[in-house]
Amino acid sequence: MNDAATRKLALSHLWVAFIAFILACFMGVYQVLERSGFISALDSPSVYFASVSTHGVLMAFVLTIFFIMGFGYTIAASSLKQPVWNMPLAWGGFWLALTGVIMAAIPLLAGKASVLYTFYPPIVAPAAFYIGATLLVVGSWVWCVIMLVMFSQWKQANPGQAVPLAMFATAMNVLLWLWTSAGVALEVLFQLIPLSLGWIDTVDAGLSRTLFAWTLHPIVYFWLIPAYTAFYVFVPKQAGSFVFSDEMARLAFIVLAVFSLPIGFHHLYMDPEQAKGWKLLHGIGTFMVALPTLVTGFAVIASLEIAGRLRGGKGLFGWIGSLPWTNSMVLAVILSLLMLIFGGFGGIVNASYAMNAMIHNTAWVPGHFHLIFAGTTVIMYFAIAYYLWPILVKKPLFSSSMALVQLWTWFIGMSILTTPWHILGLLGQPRRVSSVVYNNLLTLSWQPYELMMIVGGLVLLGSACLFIYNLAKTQLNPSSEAIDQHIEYAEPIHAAESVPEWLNDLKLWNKVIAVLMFISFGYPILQFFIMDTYGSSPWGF
Ligand code: HAS
Ligand code: CU
Repeated sequence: MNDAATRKLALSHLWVAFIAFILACFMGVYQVLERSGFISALDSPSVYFASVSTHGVLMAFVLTIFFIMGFGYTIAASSLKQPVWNMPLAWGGFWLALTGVIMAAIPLLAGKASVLYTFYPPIVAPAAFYIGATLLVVGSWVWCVIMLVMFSQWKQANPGQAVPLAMFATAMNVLLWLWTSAGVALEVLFQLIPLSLGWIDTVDAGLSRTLFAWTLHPIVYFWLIPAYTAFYVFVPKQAGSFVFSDEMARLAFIVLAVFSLPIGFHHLYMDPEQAKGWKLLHGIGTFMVALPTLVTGFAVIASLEIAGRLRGGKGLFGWIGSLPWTNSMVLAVILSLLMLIFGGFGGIVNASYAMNAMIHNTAWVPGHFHLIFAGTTVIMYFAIAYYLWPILVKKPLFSSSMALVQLWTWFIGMSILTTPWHILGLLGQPRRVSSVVYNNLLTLSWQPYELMMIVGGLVLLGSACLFIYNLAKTQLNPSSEAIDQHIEYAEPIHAAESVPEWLNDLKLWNKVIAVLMFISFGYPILQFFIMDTYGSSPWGF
């Protein structure tokens, strides 16, 4: 990527993402300390909720959206070999999204928007929070438009040819995000902003939770798709291997996008506003969406096995030892897959109705999503950053060994943080509370696990600091010589010169999603307008 303008655009997005990330890591450490209840001077539910709300918003929306936009511009420009379409518009989207973040941050930090990242009413934040969040999403839609224009321009210029896999995955993620964000956009525009401005007196919390559930499941796949993209297009190349199957990878991205949308009610299993038949339908879809992950796990392990054997690994498992463990992309994928085993297992427990009743709203749930999001997914964001930085700033990475230490400590820290949360959940500790002290044997039995979670939090903060330090040093190092590296995409074992149109385009899948969303959310939303419901009065800070 020699185009300086694209490099600057991508770097700006990635820096916003990582600055949000490091700030949120500091808050995380405060939260484990406060939540443990060990240090009474720290006890403050109001500061805790302001912090955890900011932490959640920074991690779930700012880190992810800005990272995905920056990564998307890099993928589009490099894989399609064309400059970013309409650079002024791209910067417009960036500034719009950043303005939104700053607008939302002010009430968050002031403790006026302690509504958590899920902002379930009837708790309500000042309008600035919701308007800020809306601008962030609208900024991301600008990115979506640019990605779609570049995708179709390339297709027009190269009729009959397969869109590069990395761009196909990015485009599927755009389609996924446009559908995903519509649910929360409806909630914010028609319920939360009017409520916070006093235009309406009450809010139907059941409808809000239904609209948020529309967004809540697919958003986690929106976060995940860049990690899977790296699994398919970067990891095999870095390991010295090939993409197991280009067509299978496309199918995995399609199934991920299509089936992550109509299944959000697995977040509402324990809610009263939806009937059990709808929960069953969404539950079945939830098991469907685990399939592309299993396919992806299989494909990336197959690529790694080929790499290990080409490097001389023998026997059933001997290839694992001969993988290039000192390559940060390869190390990250191994650690990511290890966290996926347990994070995915937790997901299957959550998705099973009867077991969900046991863990819902307990510390198990943050255990699940820290392991699979902050673990499996974010470790790949790190690996992508280590890979892209020398290409984007044209200087060698400041320290490769520091990168390896950082990846290992992230894995170790995340394991130490999330294992006790899973256990605490089973022991009945609620989530979304600051410190809980019942002064009985139950809370005493929690204490060793709370100590572990503090250790985990500290290790993770140290690791996060190493990450930012390494990137900043790489960019600011005046003495390092300019290098000219390019992004290298892995080749499939069997080249896909041309693929059927349904594996190369979004239109069919857009229609399939529309039908599935109509079936799975049509009546469940309509019911709020045809039956007698009661509104709740808002509760603010
Ligand atoms: Fe989840 C709650 C179900 C995946 C994130 N999830 C959450 C929340 C978040 C989240 C943020 O059904 C909390 C929302 C809130 O605040 O209320 N989740 C699932 C299921 C999956 C799943 C079935 N979740 C994710 C991913 C996330 C994420 C991915 C972020 C990136 N989740 C739920 C449910 C809830 C939930 C319920 C609601 C809980 C409640 O009651 O509130 C699946 O897609 C997971 C599939 C994965 C697998 C794992 C396969 C393993 C593989 C690894 C193989 C590796 C090997 C090692 C063998 C089945 C492929 C190789 C080693 C070498 C050395 C080479
Ligand atoms: Cu979900």
